[in-house]
Amino acid sequence: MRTSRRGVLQGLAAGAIGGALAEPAGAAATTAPDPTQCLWYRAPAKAWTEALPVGNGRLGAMVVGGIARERLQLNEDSLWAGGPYNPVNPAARAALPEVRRLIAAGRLKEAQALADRTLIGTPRTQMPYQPLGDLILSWPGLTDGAAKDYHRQLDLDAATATTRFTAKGVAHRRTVIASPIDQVVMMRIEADRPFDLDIALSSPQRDVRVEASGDRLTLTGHNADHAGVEAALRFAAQLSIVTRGGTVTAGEALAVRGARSVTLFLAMATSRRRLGDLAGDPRATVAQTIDRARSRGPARIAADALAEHRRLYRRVDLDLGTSPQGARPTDERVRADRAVDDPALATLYFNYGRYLLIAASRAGGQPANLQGLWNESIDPPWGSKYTVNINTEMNYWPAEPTGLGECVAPLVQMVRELAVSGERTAREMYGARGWVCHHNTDLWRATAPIDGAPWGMWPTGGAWLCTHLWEHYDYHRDPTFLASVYPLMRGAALFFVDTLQSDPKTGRLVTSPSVSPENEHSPGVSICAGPAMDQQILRDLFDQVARAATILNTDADFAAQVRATRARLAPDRIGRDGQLQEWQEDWDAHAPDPHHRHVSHLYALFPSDQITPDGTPELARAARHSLETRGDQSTGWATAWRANLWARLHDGEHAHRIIAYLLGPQRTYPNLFDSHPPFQIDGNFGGTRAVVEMLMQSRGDELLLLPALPRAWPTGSVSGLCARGRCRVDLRWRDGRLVSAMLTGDLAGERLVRLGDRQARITLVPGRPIRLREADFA
Ligand code: FUC
Repeated sequence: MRTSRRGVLQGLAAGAIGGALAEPAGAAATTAPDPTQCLWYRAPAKAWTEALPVGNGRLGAMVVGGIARERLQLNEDSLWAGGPYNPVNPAARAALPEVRRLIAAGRLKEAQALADRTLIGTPRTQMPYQPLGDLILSWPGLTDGAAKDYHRQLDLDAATATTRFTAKGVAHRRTVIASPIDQVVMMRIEADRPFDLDIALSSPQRDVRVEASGDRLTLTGHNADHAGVEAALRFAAQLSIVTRGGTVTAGEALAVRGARSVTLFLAMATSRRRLGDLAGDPRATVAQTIDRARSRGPARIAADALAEHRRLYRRVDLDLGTSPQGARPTDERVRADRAVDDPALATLYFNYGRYLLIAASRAGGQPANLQGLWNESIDPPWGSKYTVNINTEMNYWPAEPTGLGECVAPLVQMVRELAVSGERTAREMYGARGWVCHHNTDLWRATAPIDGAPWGMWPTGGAWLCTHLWEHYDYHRDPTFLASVYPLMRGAALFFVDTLQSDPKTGRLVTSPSVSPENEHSPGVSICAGPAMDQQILRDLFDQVARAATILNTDADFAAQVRATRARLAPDRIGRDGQLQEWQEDWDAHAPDPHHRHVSHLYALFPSDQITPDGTPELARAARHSLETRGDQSTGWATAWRANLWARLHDGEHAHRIIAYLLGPQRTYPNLFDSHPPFQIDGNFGGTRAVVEMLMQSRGDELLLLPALPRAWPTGSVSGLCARGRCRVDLRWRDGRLVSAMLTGDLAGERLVRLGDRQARITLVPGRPIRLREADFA
């Protein structure tokens, strides 16, 4: 059983920041850190993937936990390279019919070469996400070697990174938070004896200037050009300190001498206010933010940040059991590579996924990108952008079922903006109505295909993103929200009404040109018509648009048109080896990479529920066959996707084996960031969702309880999961069997609840939770 973690941690958090210390600054923890709520280590981070992330949805910091020198690597989520641009290739419109003709004639190599020359955008790449810089702290009186009892941790429940140690008998303690209310990163630095401290800011960006005056440092700069796209952003960071005792001298840096404590506030901003508006004054913004933070003071900032974090974070409580391994530092638990024996590591990973989403994605900020919010490189892998052929969607897989629907707001806002830029791409490239987004986008909401035809020539990114609008509706069933996003869904569907092609062999409607994301069907060739994934995504999109129109009592003609179009889409096919075909043709057995990371054609099994073991058993068997061929171990995100798929096939042991690999040292860094490799955050979020799918699945008005519970989690509980239609799910199980399920409906409605082969029909009534035990299922 769990110790009373909240009591212990609350005490620590309250002592950590704001006002007098509740305990001596360097005191060793009297209680071992909670193995499900704390990442902790016995040494400072040596690599960036050992540092600990804090974030408020817009501002991010990676905390190294240094002794004589500390570094906070800083991000502001609207600081990207470049400026507004239109990447549509001017040759595209004229060349498109020929590309389609070649595809229909089976001349795929030629089609791909032509598409590569004429349809890929100009430039062929998009703008990368950028680091803002570093906050560097150095303590002239300290040396690294002098530290004893070193401990650093990230407390997920308190959203606080703490470093503490003793040096020459003096206890030191430092804490870092990122406040979503006050829009500052706040650091509290304390020691038992007065100390000296130098504080500096730096940035790898252009035209950087640092000015110091009084107790403030202000850094200003400009972003960089990229691939011929001119830089258009200005940015600023300002920090200010409040000291207890001592003196402050402002030179190139701030020099603090003889202080007993220092509280540091840091604000960051760019000139981007919204899409198309770069007229913000970042310097004025950060100065105002700092003025306000100073007047509010550390105690209120810390208390409000904590309350706001816990409002979201504490909605879910998971217990998968504990083991002695849990008492070890986090890096050792990952290295042990035995998630089988450390169920609390899976709980920690799940909790971390929720923590990361709260920290990376809040209303008003940008959506979580390939690295969430945290990026130290000016040339990050894949630009640390939004890859929408899986990665961005996966970032949001845990949002709804783990009670973080609010975190989807930046994604919804991005879709609103993509619908604007994507309308131009649809018109200029395809001569079509509606809007389109291919496989990537960036801060500037570029929507044309990029990188090259085998990757970029995929028109279904915007459509997939739109299914998340429907998901958000379906979990909450708020018609006002649905009405506000209906035009976006409609526009995405309209593009395909205008551009679907008739397959000359079958007469069915297919996308063309397209690819099954990033996979080749024959050596060097990916281009095709109607990859299974496109057809599956469009079945969902068309269905959701038609249902939305009906719910909103609007647009009946268009709803009828998309229903009719949907009925003409090419269906899923089972190939001669019994696999689910990835393409219209039965090419799977000859595809060059049978273990390819993308499992795009299994979209229908997860995240969609078009294929289910009980509803479409033959297709489910075919999907299983495809999944077996692909294998279990892949890149981080691709491994996480496989775990979800096996959970959907109700194979808990298989899903758990994959989770064990995902949480092992090959796919998880010491700071629990997912390793593609390199670091990419999608695997964290995909893994978090996989834990949900093993415990509870929600499809339409059906609920599946413990559908893929592995033997390694025999006894446990979860509370606060969310099912579609605003229904809260609390579960307890023992020895692998359900003890009780409490279903709390916020909306009235019928539910079919399944437990293995048995089922129970219930009627939810708001305010009247329903408790089910095993015996209630027939
Ligand atoms: C897709 C994947 C890669 C990587 C990149 C960011 O292109 O195929 O594995 O995750 O996105």
